[in-house]
Amino acid sequence: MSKIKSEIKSFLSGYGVDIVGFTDIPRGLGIAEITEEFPGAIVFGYPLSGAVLNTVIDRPTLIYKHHYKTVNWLLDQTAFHLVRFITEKKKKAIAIPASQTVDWENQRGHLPHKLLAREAGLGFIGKNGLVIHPQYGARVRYASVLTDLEFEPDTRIEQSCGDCKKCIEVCPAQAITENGLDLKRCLEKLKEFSKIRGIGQYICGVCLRVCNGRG
Ligand code: B12
Ligand code: SF4
Ligand code: SF4
Repeated sequence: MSKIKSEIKSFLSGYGVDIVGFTDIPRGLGIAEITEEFPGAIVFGYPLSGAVLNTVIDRPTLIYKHHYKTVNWLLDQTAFHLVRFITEKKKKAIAIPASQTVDWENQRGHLPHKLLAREAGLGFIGKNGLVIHPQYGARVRYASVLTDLEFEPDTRIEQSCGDCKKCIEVCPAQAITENGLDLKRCLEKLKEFSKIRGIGQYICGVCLRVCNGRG
C-alpha cells in the first residue's frame, strides 16, 4: 500500500474508522455546486449500532432517528478533520456531507456516496439498493472526501446477494423486488414515516436492520 494511503488509514483509525477505501471519481458523475476538479475520493464509514437497529421492526424509532443524526454528525466531523489533514500537506480536499439533499425534485445529494463506496471496494450494491459491506452488511453510513492527492484506486468487490430475500420480505413499502428497487414507493413510505411524532426526517431503516450481508 502506498505511503499516503497508509497515512490516511492510520489518521482515520484515530477517529475510530476501520471502513475506508480509495477511488477515482467516475467520469460523467455530476457534482452539484462544486466547481474545482477533484480526481480522487476517500470514502469511509461508521457501522450503525445493532442494538439500535434492532428496535426498527417495521418503522423508524426515535432512538434510531437520534442515532442516524449522531452518525451523520460523526461522519461530517471526521471528514472535516481529514480535510484539514490533507490541506496541511498543501493538497486540495473537500468534504461531501454525509446526508444533505441538494436536488429535491430528483432526490440527489452533492454526489452519491454509494457509487464511490462501491468503486472503492467497500461493498457491492444489494437488492435493497444499498452498499453491502462484507462484514457489516447494509448497516453502515458513509461520507466522502474529494481530493487531488495521488493514490492507487482500490478494487471493487465482485459479490452478490445470492438467494437472500430478507429485505424483500420486510420492506413496509414493498419497494424491493428481485427486479430492482422502486425508489418512488420507498420515498412515499419515508414521507409517511416523517410525519410520526418526533421523526421529522426521511428515514426508515428496516432494510438495514435485516441485512448483515451474509444472506
Ligand atoms: C436523497 C437520498 C435518499 C432518497 C433516495 C434518493 C436516490 N435516488 O437514491 C431517499 C429519501 C428515498 C433515501 C432513502 C434511504 N436512504 Co438515502 N440518501 C440520499 C442521499 C442524501 C443522496 C443520494 C443520491 O444522490 N442519489 C442519486 C443517485 C444518482 O445515486 P445513487 O442511487 O445513490 O447511486 C447510483 C448511481 O450513481 C448509479 N451509477 C452507477 N454507475 C454510475 C456511473 C456514473 C458515471 C453515474 C453518473 C452513475 C452511476 O449507481 C449508483 C449505485 O446504485 C445519500 C447521501 C449521498 N450523498 O450519497 C443518502 C444515502 C444513499 N442513504 C442512505 C440510507 C441508509 C437510506 C435509507 C435506509 C434511509 C434511512 N437512513 O433510514 C433509505 C434506503 C432506501 C434504499 N433502499 O435505497 C445511505 C446508504 C448507506 C448504504 N449502506 O448504502 C446514504 C449513502 C447516506 C449515508 N451517508 O450513508 N435516501
Ligand atoms: S428504506 Fe424502508 S421503505 Fe425504503 S426500501 Fe428500505 S425498507 Fe423499504
Ligand atoms: S438483506 Fe439479503 S437480499 Fe437484501 S440486500 Fe442484504 S444480502 Fe441482499
